[in-house]
Amino acid sequence: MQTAIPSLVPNVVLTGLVNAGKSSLINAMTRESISIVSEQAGTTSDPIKKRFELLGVGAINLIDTAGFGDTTHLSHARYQKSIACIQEAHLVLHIIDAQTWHIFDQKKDLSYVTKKSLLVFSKIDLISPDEEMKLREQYPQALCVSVENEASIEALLKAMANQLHQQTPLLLDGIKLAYPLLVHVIPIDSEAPKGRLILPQMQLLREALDLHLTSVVLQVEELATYLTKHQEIGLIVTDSQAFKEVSAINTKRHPLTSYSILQARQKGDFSYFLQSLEAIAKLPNPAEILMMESCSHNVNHEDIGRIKIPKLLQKLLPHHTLNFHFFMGQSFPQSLETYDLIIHCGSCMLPAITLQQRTKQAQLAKIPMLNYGLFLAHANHIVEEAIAVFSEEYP
Ligand SMILES: Nc1nc2c(ncn2[C@@H]2O[C@H](COP(=O)(O)OP(=O)(O)OP(=O)(O)O)[C@@H](O)[C@H]2O)c(=O)[nH]1
Ligand code: SF4
Ligand SMILES: [Mg+2]
Repeated sequence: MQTAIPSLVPNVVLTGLVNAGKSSLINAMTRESISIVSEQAGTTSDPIKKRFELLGVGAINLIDTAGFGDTTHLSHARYQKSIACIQEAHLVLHIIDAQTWHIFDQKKDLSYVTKKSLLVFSKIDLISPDEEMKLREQYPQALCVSVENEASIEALLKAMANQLHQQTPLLLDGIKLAYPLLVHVIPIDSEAPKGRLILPQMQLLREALDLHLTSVVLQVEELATYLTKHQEIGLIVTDSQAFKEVSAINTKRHPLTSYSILQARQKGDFSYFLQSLEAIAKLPNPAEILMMESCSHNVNHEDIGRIKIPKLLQKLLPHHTLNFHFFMGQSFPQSLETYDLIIHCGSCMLPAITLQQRTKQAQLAKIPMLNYGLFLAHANHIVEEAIAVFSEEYP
């Protein structure tokens, strides 16, 4: 039976001096008694790993470590193990007892942490409000928590999710544009949410602003007129559903791609996704298809995942019996061997690290995997055109 690969799940490592409150924090985050807590220094001797579902991220490993500053004869061995955990970490939580904040020296005490880390002052209930104010003034970026205060633990979990999300590359990372102008083609049809844009559309607009690119946002109907008047276009990005139409209008062959292709490249293992396209024509008959959606509430995607993609795949393989298995929510099946193909949603709510871990799991189980956007591009015969802009990366 295939099991999840622990080292590929994001590792969040709690480190700090003995008695800093690391084990207590793990217990408070998981609401379980995972680690022994005591006022005796050096209670945790070996690293303890706990799988945890972090809201907005999915599975992570919370890793409790032996504290630094242990004076027993085992201190060196423990130190080595804790350092090894930090080396494997995707995020380090550096826990400091708030009662000692004034003697904490960030430069010296954190010199061993080369990873992305969060500074967390624990046992905040044990210092006076006055001291707490001074601490917050000196370390405005730090989190102040107490196991006695549930809201502070929730804030810590949120900050962890944010940090893991920030490890996601940008949609435009590595793309070379001949001109600093981006055309966003956003159809406002019955599937478009009322009064707002969807996440990848907003993200691309924001990235364009950060990069000082000029953005032109329009619907398909306005595109032809715009293109007759403007020649110097860096990239056109369209909703995949309108790709064919946009491609036909784009007679001057300006670089063109879709939001979902950008997302597949941003978050997944794009080479594996592309490679997996070849497996579609070779699917066994009958074939078991895992449709994976990371949120259980999104009606638009439900339509794409539950109706459009199954119909299109059946059209590509008219003589096949296709059994679709729908898996919704944050978790991912531990065993993938029963499936012949995995089609994952765009993962806009998941950090890249989580989708990459899932892709690795599929790869190890030798199950082809791609995402909705790439499948839709394949079914509409537009993959080649939509990835031409990354031709240096995926020749
Ligand atoms: N008042 C208060 N006490 C806390 C808090 N967190 C931890 N403690 C206490 O601090 C002591 C040390 O806590 P642990 O969680 O065992 O600390 P640790 O960092 O895991 O210690 P080692 O495993 O020895 O490195 C225990 O007596 C806890 O009850 C807190 O938020 N508030
Ligand atoms: S693409 Fe996935 S993560 Fe994003 S809204 Fe749809 S179901 Fe949720
Ligand atoms: Mg401990």
